[in-house]
Amino acid sequence: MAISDHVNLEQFMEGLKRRNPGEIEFQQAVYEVASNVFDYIADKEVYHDEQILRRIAEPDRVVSFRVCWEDDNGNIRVQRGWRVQNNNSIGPYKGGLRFHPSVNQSILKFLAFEQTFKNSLTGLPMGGAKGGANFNPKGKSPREVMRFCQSFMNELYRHIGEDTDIPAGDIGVGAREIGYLFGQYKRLTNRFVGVLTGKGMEFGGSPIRTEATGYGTVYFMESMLTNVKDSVEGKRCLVSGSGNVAQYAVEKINQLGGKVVTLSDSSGFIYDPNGVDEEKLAWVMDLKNVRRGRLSEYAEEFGCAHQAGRPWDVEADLAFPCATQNEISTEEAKVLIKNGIRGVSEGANMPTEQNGIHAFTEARILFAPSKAANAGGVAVSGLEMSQNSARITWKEEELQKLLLDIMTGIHDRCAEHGRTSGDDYIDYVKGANIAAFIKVADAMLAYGVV
Ligand code: NDP
Ligand code: 2IT
Repeated sequence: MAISDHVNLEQFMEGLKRRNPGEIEFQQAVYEVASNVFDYIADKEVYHDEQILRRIAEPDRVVSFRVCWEDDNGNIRVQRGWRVQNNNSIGPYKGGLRFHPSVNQSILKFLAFEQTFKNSLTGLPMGGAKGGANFNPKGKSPREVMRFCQSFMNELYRHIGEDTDIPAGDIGVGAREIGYLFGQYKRLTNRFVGVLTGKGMEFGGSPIRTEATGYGTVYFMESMLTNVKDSVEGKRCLVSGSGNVAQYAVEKINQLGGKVVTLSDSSGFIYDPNGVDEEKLAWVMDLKNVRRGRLSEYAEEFGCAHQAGRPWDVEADLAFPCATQNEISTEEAKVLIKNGIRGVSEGANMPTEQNGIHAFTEARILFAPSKAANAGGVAVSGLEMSQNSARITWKEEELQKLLLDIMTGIHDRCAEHGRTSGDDYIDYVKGANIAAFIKVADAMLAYGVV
């Protein structure tokens, strides 16, 4: 068959939308990859003939299950849980678990699809998956969270394993939840194995897994700036979110001499022109990780502004969206550009709307897409798996160096495939999509039609 007889991008997307009706986040994530990959494979017949992209965009399996639990008042509550195993061509399924009321199949399919490409970029042997539940941890007692995690694992344990599928944390799933989940897995199976990552240091966790995503996102920004003979030092930075990724992005920005002037949560954002320094960050960690309070308390404590909405109309040099998907609208991207933003590094997964990404790349803003910029977390998860298999724990300095090396490697791989004709601008979106696709696609070609 001649290449011109194969489906084009529009026909491909039409089919995808028909097969996945209403799953707008999944459609958005696939489109972002497909628009670059279709250009790349235009003259590569084998990828068309073997339907590689069509196969990557069809999850290997989607498991959906009921999760019943009893709240503190004795009421029976029913949630829906999922595990989406997208692709295991280059390693066992790997990806986080999200507990948030907004979780649905579309969101988990987009995250599992993205994870497949992100994991490929790390250079480590990990396939892509994601899971979670429409459970809202806000306002729940620790015992309620524990009972929910145990009930969730009562079903999930059948589908995971240290060589099959290795979940970790994401929104609403941190060290506490991973502890409860691992405790239940161990009880059900009587096996102590590396089946989850992000574990506590007492039971097989890895040094710097907690810090890795936030640190990595800032390392990626530093690599992009180094490439244009600049650095994070002295830059005014906007950070959104105030959870795990945001907290360690702030820590690394401070270490590199930048100043963070915003943070956000689901109730709004704070603007602190004096900067979120080390002491204030420790206060935020206690607020969010221990007391589980709201950022408005920061404004009262440190005497600064708190308002509803998102921080993108504050003037700054660099932006680090670290909360959730589609948190930078196209209009907000344009405001950032008008206000002189120089670089954006995505700590959250797919935080920028599709046309917002176009606006950034057209304006020649240094733009690091999430699958590259936030891969540090899953990379250190991969290193946690290696340590668990060998039953040893590596030294922190060793892991710090490995994280930096992996992030620099991802930057260089994206740069290699992201060169644009006509100027020196690097399109990191295109670079990340193509570099990630090649590895997964070539493994799939090797397996034949499976
Ligand atoms: P956390 O649960 O620790 O923190 C999430 C933060 O984002 C909180 O401040 C939360 O506000 C805010 N937030 C979540 N949903 C919304 C929403 N719909 N609207 C406004 N604010 C919201 O999660 P993480 O820091 O782990 O994850 C943040 C992002 O980073 C996600 O996109 C995740 O997929 C991504 N990511 C995480 C990795 C990890 O290792 N943890 C790895 C790679 C990517 P509130 O406090 O009010 O709930
Ligand atoms: O989106 C992500 O990369 C994560 N939530 C981390 C996944 C992992 O397996 O560490």
